[in-house]
Amino acid sequence: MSDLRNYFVGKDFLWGAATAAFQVEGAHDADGKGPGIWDRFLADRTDNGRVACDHYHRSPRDVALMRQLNLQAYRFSVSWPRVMPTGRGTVNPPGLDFYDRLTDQLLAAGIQPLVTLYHWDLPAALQDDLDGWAGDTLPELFADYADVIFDRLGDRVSRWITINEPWVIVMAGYFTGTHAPGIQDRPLGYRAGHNLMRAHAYAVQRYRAHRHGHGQISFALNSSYSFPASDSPADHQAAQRALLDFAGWFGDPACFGQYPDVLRERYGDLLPTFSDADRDLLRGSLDYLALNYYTSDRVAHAPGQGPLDFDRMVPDEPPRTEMDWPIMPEGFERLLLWLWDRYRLPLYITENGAALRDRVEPDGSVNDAGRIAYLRDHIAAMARAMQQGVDVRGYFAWSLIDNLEWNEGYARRFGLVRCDHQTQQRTIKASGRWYAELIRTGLLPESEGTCHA
Ligand code: GCO
Repeated sequence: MSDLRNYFVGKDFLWGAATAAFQVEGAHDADGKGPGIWDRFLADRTDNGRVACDHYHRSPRDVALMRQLNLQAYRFSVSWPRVMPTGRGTVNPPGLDFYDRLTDQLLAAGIQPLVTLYHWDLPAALQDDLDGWAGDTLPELFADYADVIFDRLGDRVSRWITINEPWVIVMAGYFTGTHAPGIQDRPLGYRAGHNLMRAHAYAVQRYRAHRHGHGQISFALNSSYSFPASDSPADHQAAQRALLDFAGWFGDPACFGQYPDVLRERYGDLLPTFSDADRDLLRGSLDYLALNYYTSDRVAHAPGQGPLDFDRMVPDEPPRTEMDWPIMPEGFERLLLWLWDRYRLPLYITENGAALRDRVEPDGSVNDAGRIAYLRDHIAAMARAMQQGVDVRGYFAWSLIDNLEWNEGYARRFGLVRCDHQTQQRTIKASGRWYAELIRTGLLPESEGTCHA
């Protein structure tokens, strides 16, 4: 049993859980919502976002569940096409009202909202008419949309995320094409990534100029930690290049106003250049750093393997989650130290969790010991990083509830709460009860389980 309060002394540490609009809300065309690129991407699939967890209609009950979990904070995202059906111009009042009510419901329950402005559900009209994120006009439109949200929620929300995981948007949306908008075009991907960072910068500028803009704002960085494949100096250097290629690709522009030198040198013209004005806006654009962490890798020096001469390997030994991601809490500790060393920003862990094959017992309960072990080991790793000086201010489990895992559908369950997607029945899992107890006591209990899928 560790007493986490020892590490968190003097901190206003927040324990929370996270979701994203498209993954939980459903109500895909309710009350004037416009189509998003994900509505379209999954239109022909059985697992789509039309109903999801029906959170749009059930938010009061879901907030009651959050109370049962003792959550101190809840991270949700706003659906841009719900608020602005074509992405620009006209605002859809009922859509905006939903987030207003949700914010009030949370505050009434003593739960702090942390709001993500963009968690991947781009209004389809912006993709069709303006080339989506590859189009250079999107950043300004995003800032206009952000302003609408700051106007409406800014008096009650003080923690913000602009863009969730630009890395995934580019990799999956533009390199492999497995996510919306389903494009496979590397140069376009680098341009989209560039515009995502410009959009972040413009939204931050609007926030700081806003009458409500006295809270904290970040984008959400995702990264694995790269362990060197061997003790050789070449592998160590390759692992550093891999970290700069992952965390540094977006972390550096948001902090320093430019891409890491090694990316600039090796990628050349593939990486667009920030104008002086954009660079000035980007530099110092983070009040804190939001980090989403799930897994890590090993990296070997591999001359000729891509512009950065490294080979990223998924280690075989650790057990894996249902996403096939190796469970590597030690990578979490190392990544936190790396980010602290490079950026010196307070951190919020805005996602961390595991998709596991949950078994429902005859009495309806879910004894997800594997998820408890995953959470425990990662929270312990975070506490070790904090002991070494990293300033972590909060931790949000992914996810509050089993939801739509994008192109992987509903089979990948990350929730602290089970959702039966046929009946919409919610059941708090053993991990949810465990987490509630951790929040209540500040103690990190040992768990009997091991981290297996
Ligand atoms: C992401 C997204 C989440 C996912 C979660 C599990 O990190 O990919 O932010 O929406 O559901 O990470 O993959």
